[in-house]
Amino acid sequence: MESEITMENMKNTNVNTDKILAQLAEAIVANDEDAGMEAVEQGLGSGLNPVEMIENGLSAGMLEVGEMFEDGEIFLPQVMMASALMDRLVAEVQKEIPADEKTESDGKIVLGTVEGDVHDIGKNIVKVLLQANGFEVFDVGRDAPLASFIDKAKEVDADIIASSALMTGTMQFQATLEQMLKDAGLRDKVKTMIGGAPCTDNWAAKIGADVYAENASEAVTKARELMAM
Ligand code: B12
Repeated sequence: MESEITMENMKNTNVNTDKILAQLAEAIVANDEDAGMEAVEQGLGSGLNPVEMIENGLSAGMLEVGEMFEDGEIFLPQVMMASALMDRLVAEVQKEIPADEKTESDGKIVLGTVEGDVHDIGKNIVKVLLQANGFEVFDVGRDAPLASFIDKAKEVDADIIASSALMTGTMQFQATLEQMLKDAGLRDKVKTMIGGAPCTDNWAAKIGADVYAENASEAVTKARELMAM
């Protein structure tokens, strides 16, 4: 079994973990770039697990932003600013995730956010972790036409197609993608993985996707399981 770069096995050595994770989340909520950069530096400087900084620090802040938006406490421009800051801070933290040095790929994954849906922060985090764990990722982007997933999978002879949907209205396209793969005669040649906040194991089962993963660390574990099937 290969070791994985996930939250579980990159141990934290720092006692101030909770404090730094809270500062990262707060920086996103307050849209405070200086505080965010400082917390990133402190975290990385004291050996904090970069994956945990993204998943339990920055992402937790983004979740809170989502709740504030839902409650009408903030409006779309603030959400946009928070997500732009999230992108910049993730990019900083990402530099410290060790690159996979194997030359051989562990599997080819076509990844994208389905059409009609521009949310790509989570998808991009999934991409970072899959790549760090030796997968070759072909990113078809966000608001990606379903045909682009299939065309890319054919072009690169993909092992897995992974789709992200963040809205109840766009989840349906994950089901359409399953059907399109069947129609193209590709469904038994490629595995499918789905993710995004409204998705669940039940939804995966209902639409016939192979697996659902709740977060980026789980996406790595499940991708490995799919490759072993
Ligand atoms: C940031 C954000 C935006 C940003 C997106 C910026 C960007 N580049 O992504 C902006 C401001 C552009 C935006 C726009 C809109 N948004 Co918005 N947005 C959000 C918000 C606040 C956070 C999403 C996020 O980034 N979370 C942080 C990341 C890290 O988490 P994540 O995406 O869930 O990803 C993790 C997992 O889900 C998983 N994962 C994700 N993808 C995948 C894929 C695979 C294959 C796997 C295995 C795993 C996986 O791993 C990730 C890491 O752990 C959510 C609220 C929420 N609770 O989700 C609303 C939310 C998704 N938005 C919503 C809405 C309505 C909109 C708009 C329609 C608003 C409007 N009135 O214009 C537009 C949509 C435009 C469109 N056509 O897509 C609604 C959707 C409601 C619904 N049920 O359908 C939400 C839920 C807010 C709300 N409650 O109203 N939004």
